[in-house]
Amino acid sequence: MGDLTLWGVGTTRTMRPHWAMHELGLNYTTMPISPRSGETQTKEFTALNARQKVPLLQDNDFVMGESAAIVSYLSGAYSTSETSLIPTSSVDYAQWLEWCFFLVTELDSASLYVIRRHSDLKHIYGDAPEVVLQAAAYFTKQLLHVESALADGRNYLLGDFFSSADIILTTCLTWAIFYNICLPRQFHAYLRRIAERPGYKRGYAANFSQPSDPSTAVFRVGHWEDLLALE
Ligand SMILES: N[C@@H](CCC(=O)N[C@@H](CS)C(=O)NCC(=O)O)C(=O)O
Repeated sequence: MGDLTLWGVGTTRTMRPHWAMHELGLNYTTMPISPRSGETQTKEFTALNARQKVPLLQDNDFVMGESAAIVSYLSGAYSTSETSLIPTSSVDYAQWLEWCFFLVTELDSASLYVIRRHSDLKHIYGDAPEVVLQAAAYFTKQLLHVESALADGRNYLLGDFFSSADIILTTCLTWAIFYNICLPRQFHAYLRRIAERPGYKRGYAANFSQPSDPSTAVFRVGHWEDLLALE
């Protein structure tokens, strides 16, 4: 086992690798730095990551960023056949890959992060209410693809196999709830099922119990569970 250090806490993106660490039962050190706190701009962190972003993983001398890639790396390097977050058969693997790319590009980058940039972070990226509305509509439209996949009653995106694609999807759904995007009911059952996973609970505690940016602290599980309970 490598000497694993994970930089970053308190956001949906940092939640992904914390959660994966716990699904995989790995020991690691957390460097609890937060975005927009100045901590991603230090000389020490910039030397590791010129992007000045979290999460960032150090595995001995190996360093990598990008939350979805870190989760895949951890599973590839450290999973057992019981804990793997990546399917092995070539068709399942292709579907997993498709889900990961779809979720990261269409739901995260093209929708939720656009909303974040032009609402909470408008003082940095510009105020653009129409863009925010359109990005939310785009998220809802793209989510139809996920909705139709889950419509057959499967537990996870790849059937009974819990994969890192479910980690990415869950963090996108909780992020969307925070932005008051209405999720179809079948996602509520999906989220409740996920919240029962010990790895989720431990990852959540590791990611959100540390000091974090107050503007992201509301991505807490209690928040979306309370919202779903209201319906
Ligand atoms: N695509 C990247 C996005 C990483 C990212 O944007 N991280 C934000 C926090 S969620 C960040 O570190 N921002 C740095 C800052 O604003 O100080 C990933 O998924 O890891």
